[in-house]
Amino acid sequence: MFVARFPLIPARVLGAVMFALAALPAAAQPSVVRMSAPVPDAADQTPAFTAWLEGFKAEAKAKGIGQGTLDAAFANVDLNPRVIELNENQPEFSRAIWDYMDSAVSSDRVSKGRTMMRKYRKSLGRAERKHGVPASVITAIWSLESNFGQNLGGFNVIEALSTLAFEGRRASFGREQLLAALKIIENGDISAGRMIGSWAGAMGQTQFIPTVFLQYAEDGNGDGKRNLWDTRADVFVSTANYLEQKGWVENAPCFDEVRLPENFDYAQADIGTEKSVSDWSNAGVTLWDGRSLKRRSDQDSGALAAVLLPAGHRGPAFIAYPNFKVVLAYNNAISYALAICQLSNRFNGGGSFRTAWPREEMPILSRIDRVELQTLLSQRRYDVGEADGVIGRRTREAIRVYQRTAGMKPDGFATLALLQSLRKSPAPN
Ligand SMILES: [Ca+2]
Repeated sequence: MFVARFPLIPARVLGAVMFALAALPAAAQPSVVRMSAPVPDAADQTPAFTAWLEGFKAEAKAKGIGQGTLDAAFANVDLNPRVIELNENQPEFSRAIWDYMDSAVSSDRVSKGRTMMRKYRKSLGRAERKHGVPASVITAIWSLESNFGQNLGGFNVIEALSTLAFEGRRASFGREQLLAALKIIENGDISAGRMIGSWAGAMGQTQFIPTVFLQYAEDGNGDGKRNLWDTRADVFVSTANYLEQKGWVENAPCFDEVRLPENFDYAQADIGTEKSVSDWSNAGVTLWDGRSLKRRSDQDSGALAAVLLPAGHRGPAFIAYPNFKVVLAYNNAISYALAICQLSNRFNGGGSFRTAWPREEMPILSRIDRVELQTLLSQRRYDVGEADGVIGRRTREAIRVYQRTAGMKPDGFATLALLQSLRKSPAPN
């Protein structure tokens, strides 16, 4: 995930975004441990927090939250210094996509996913039939979001969201989510004590934030509660519902590994550059084995698709069909969507990618390197916007223009070689 910045990301995925930035599957993250003593700053803020909380409770009550819910929800809530720290952190490094994929699509995970699909085939099958989303895709999301339900996050969601709502750069997000979380408790879907999740309020085995829960969670086992912490039938049907509502196309693929023609215009490989499958085919893009894209009878050749080179022109190339974009709605990161779609294929018996990742290139730049790259581009009058260390669409476009000028393939990929080339190129006076 990654790496889009928070304000650009659909709200469901705030927690997942942080996971993406760290580019670690939830299962691989160190477990979250509450600090034993508040840091001095937090202690100083306690009276202000308590006063703020009283005001918030009054507002929540006016919006229909009962006193019983408020008492239970805020019984043991303090300002949480660990949440403040995580909210302020800017990750220094992003991982190489192949390191992320190695971990996200490991042979252990593939094997466990196949076992889980057999074990829960009935409830997965019900979710698949109701919403038209394959059991393998639901299982893949379940796997990456919570390691098949084993990692729900170690935070009291009410406390985490209260802390976010009280101070810092996500205060309005925290406030909206906190109110939604109280509504969920008021509805009786979950008890206040069991509402655990990530520091940013992503909850349960699907890691839904509260507003997404209110909109998309479903009761799968008919007990009248939407319990995404403890009831797998609810988890599966809710995940499938979310994807269906976001436009999942039934019986259609997510992506294919492709081969690009010699004369391919690398500037066209971008998630934002969509053409019909027919147009890509006419431009010489084929399936990996050379067969025509149009031979895929389960994909409408008029549908809009993007060609992706997530590791630059030396790595594997993919065509992302509309369902790939639906997965991006769950979590707005190319690497995440690629992992989900590939896990789904592997669960169903599919093989590994045919093209190797360009591991020897080591293109992973630190944030300082990325800022330097942007600054050097900017000094040479390439428009990168603000030099903020985030390689977004504008920076990728600037890189492409520079790459063309320097006789490189314009894949927009930020590598160490590119940074070194820029350092040597003369800056204009
Ligand atoms: Ca239920």
